[in-house]
Amino acid sequence: MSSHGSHPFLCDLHDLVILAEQVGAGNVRAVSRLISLLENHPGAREALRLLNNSSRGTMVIGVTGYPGAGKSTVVNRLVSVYRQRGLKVGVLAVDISSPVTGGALLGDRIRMQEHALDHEVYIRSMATRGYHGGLAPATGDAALVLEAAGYEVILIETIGVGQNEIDIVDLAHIVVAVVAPGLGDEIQAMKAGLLEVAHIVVVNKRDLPGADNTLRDLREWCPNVLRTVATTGEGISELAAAIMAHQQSRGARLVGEARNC
Ligand SMILES: Nc1nc2c(ncn2[C@@H]2O[C@H](COP(=O)(O)OP(=O)(O)O)[C@@H](O)[C@H]2O)c(=O)[nH]1
Ligand SMILES: [Mg+2]
Repeated sequence: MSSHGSHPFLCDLHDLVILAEQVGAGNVRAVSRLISLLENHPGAREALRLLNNSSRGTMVIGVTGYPGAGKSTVVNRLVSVYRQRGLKVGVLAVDISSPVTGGALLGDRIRMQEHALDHEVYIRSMATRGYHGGLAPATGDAALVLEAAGYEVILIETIGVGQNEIDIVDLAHIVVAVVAPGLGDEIQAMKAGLLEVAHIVVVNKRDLPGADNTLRDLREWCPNVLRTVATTGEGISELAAAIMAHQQSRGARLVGEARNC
C-alpha cells in the first residue's frame, strides 16, 4: 500500500481496489489487512463498495452470553462441525478486554487453537474499544469482508451485556445465547436482556451442579433450550442441527423473523 505524505496509512482508491480484489480471491493477508484498515481508518469503508457480496449464501451466527459461560468453547466446537462439512469458517470474537492487557482475547484464541493451522478457518479477535452494544465498531464491516472472501459460515462471539445486546440481532441471521448454571438472579435479568434477542438458548456446562434447575427455569419461559458440555462436545451436534433448522425455516419464510422463545 502506498503512503501519502505525513499520513502513511491513508489508503487511496487504487490501493483499495487492489485490496478488494485480493479479498475477493480469498487472500487471507488481504482480509486481515482490510479489517485492520476498517478498524482504524474510516476512509477504508470505501473498499466495502468494491467488494462483491452478492449471491453469497453466507450464514452469520451470533453467539452471545456472559463472560465465562463457554461461548468460545461452543464456537470452537461449532467450527469443527462446519469444517467437517467442508465449509470455510470465519470467527470474529469480540471482547471487552483492552488490546493492551489482552487477557480474555488470549483466552478466546486458546479455546480455538486447534483450528489455528487450518487455512479454511479465519479467527480474529476484536476489542470493543468502549463501544456499547456488545460488538466492536468494525464487526459488521469485518463480516462483510469475510463474506466477500468466500467464508460460508461466520461465527460472531459477542459479550453478553444484557440490555445492550441488540446490535447482534441486526448483524446475525441467528443468535445463540449461551448460559451457564448457577447464575440465579442473573437469569432473571438475562430474560429481559440477551435471552430476549436469542433464537436458541443453550445451557452449557451441563456437567456442573445446578444445570437442571437452570434448564427448568428457562424452559418455563422458552421451549427451545438445549444443553451442552462444550468442553467434551456433548450436545453440539444437536445445537448445529437446531441452527440449521432455524436457517432453513428462515429461508422458507423469506420475510418475518420468528424467535424460538
Ligand atoms: N465444566 C465445564 N467447563 C466448561 C464448559 N464449557 C466451557 N468451560 C470452561 O469455562 C471456561 C470459560 O470458557 P470460555 O469458552 O472461554 O467462555 P466465554 O468467556 O463465554 O467465551 C473455560 O475454562 C472453559 O474450559 C463445560 O461445558 N463444562
Ligand atoms: Mg470468549
